[in-house]
Amino acid sequence: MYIVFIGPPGVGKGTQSRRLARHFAIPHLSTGELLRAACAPGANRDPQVSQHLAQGRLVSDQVVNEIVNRRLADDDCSRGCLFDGYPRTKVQARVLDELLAARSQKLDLVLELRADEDELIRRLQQRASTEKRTDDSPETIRHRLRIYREETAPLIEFYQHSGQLQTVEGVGTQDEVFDRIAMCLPAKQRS
Ligand code: B4P
Repeated sequence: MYIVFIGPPGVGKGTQSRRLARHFAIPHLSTGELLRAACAPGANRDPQVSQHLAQGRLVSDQVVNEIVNRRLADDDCSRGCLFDGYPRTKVQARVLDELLAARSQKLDLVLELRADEDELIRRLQQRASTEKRTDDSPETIRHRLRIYREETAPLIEFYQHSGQLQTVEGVGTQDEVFDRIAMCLPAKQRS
């Protein structure tokens, strides 16, 4: 299965997509994590990437697509993987289709997670107090939400047209949200 998770910052993409990846025993491919790893001490750092992350801006399509292309070439992705936070722009969505087609694969499912902005801000501020992520400051959170509305939300329509989209309410306990996600899966793959 190749599955995309789409949703605003703080909606629970990371939380739920890790869990779904375990359910299917497929790799969890988070571009946010890959980019943070690329900026960690000791990595071959690109100063522009670190700056974009800290400011809550999208990293360039070229850099992100290249990272995904490299990761998809690994053997463990040959039977499927879960894309968390990728694609985030229409260019990335088109490139993902091409990368999969080049491997004779295609997307099986796009899951959109939804929650209202007050809830998103509350979660991210709570995370800021425990995880110390540089992009969870109030100003950066507002900026990331705006970028989501402008750049990423249009993808929802894009995937609606392709018939691959399922929308899930992201509010409730993590178990409740996961149960809703499971209901979007083909019946034989739910348990
Ligand atoms: P990401 O790492 O994807 O960060 P995110 O959007 O905040 O989502 P995350 O997965 O961390 O949070 P989640 O909603 O799970 O991206 C970070 C940055 O990387 C971007 O701003 C951008 O700069 C760059 N980037 C990444 N991908 C890119 C791309 N494709 N192109 C360009 N740039 C890219 O969870 C948030 C919090 O909510 C957690 O603390 C969690 O515990 C909590 N939570 C989860 N479920 C909950 C629930 N049901 N109830 C209450 N709290 C819950």
